[in-house]
Amino acid sequence: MRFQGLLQLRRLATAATLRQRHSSHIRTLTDTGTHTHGHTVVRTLASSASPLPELTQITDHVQRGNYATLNDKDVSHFEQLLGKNHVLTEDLDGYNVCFLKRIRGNSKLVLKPGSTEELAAVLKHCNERKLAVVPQGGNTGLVGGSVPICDEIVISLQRMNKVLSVDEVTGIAIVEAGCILENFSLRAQEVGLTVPLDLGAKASCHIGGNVSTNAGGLRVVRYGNLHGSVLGVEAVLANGQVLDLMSNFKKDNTGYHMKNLFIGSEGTLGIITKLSMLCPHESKAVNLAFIGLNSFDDVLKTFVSAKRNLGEILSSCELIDERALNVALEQFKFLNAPISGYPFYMLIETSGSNGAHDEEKLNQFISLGMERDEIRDGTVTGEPGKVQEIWKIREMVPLGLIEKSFCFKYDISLPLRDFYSIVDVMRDRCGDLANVVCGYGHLGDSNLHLNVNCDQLTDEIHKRVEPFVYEYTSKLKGSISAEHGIGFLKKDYLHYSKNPVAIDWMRDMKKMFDPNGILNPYKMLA
Ligand code: FAD
Ligand code: 2HG
Ligand code: ZN
Repeated sequence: MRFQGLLQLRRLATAATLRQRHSSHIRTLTDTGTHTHGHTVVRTLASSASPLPELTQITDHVQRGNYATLNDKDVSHFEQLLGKNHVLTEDLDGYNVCFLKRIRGNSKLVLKPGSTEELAAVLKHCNERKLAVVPQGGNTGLVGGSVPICDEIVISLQRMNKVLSVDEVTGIAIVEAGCILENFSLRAQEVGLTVPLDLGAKASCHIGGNVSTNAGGLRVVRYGNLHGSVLGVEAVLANGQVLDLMSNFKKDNTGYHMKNLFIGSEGTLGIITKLSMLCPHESKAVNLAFIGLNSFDDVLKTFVSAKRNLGEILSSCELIDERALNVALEQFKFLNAPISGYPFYMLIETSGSNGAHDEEKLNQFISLGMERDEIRDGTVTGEPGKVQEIWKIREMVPLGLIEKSFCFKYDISLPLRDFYSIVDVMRDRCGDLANVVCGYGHLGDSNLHLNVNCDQLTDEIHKRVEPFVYEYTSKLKGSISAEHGIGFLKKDYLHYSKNPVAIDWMRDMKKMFDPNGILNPYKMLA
């Protein structure tokens, strides 16, 4: 069915679809955990069904580094430093296995420091003893960076979870690294601010994990990446030294911008304990359009039109292809897509300070797209509950693909003109070996999530997918990791995006910060 204008489009949203939804399904999932929706959804969905994977050290033939082996004296020492309750030696599966259940380590010890000083004392001991460690936040990372590969000690930031201050005047918040992103956001909202980072794992991931991976998410189009928003960090180095790079100002040109080294360094240079973040004022009016399009060419035209016509109020621009959407709908029956039958869908969000003005702009944008036959159908809503409901569809896509069966996941940056072609090429390459090959992601940031879902991980399909995906990306001068990082899964492919001179400098920097190589070994630098 074809709609001629925004009014009809809006009627479709309110009268025909959204009102008839069973939002209770969403509530059922949200109300069962300590935190709201994401936490429970993320944890329960990911932990259901599939058994634990084999130990990665064995499957991937990893040669254990030249580290000491943990002994009883070490454990007693840690118990003295942290208290017995914060030194775990049993039931460690949740800390040893990655979110995707692809990587499994064999750590015998999890430490939960409660302060920077405690963490400093822990690392000092580990460095002197040459005990390897892996920092862990919410363990939602998708590249196997947050779990041990052999028997590294897990250092969980879970207890360092406080929002220390939020300043309404300056917009600057100071927060401990182990604070769950959603809790941080709620606290910022109390004083009318917004945390400039939002992602599907928000109810489990930690702000320290976000900064350590330089997470992107749904609002990079609006707020840029974390290098701009994070004003300062405090980190404990491998030898236990505390490096205080905290700053309360946007502008600070006193020497090297060392805080940037920790943004995206995935726990290989130090452990972030605290950070300051610039939080913009919350937008009063948020509108979200979910639209269907017939071709990728129309998607690109619509994106250009969104930038041109929505300009400063554009706050998100996401793409979901039909296959990805269908998997989410198939796996999670409580989701209802407002429209169906199109090969591509876009979520276009606006947020600003003047509702009437924003709505008028969005109306014009949609009408124009429909007149040109680029936008075929859709729904628009400004009601907070409905906005959330539509976002839920997008947020459940990655989980749907994991729930279905084994899934290769990529977060590549590609030039927009070539953004989608790899999905079709990969589908041809995989043929019957794959169940679903689909693409979705942060179109507004040129960041595609290519997902290849198959019954199980076999050498045969693995070889069809890798290193082809990286070669293809590299030929287009894209990035093999736009936002998830390198971790363990991509460490052998870093050279597709970084030249040898750059990699050598990375190695030298790593040696300087961590001469014994105790921080997150086997990751990032092969
Ligand atoms: P972890 O997974 O625990 O750790 C990630 C890495 O950071 C590891 O290398 C770890 O050693 C290191 N680390 C953690 N804490 C610290 C610390 N305090 N100091 C030093 N190093 C540390 N990512 C995106 O970028 N955009 C998305 O839109 C997005 N959506 C997602 C949706 C879902 C459903 C899921 C499951 C994941 C998604 N992710 C996304 C990936 C993941 O959530 C992010 O990478 C997130 O930033 C990881 O945070 P975490 O606290 O879970 O970190
Ligand atoms: C997202 O944008 C995340 O939803 C996860 O970055 C992507 O699972 C994926 O492939
Ligand atoms: Zn993403």
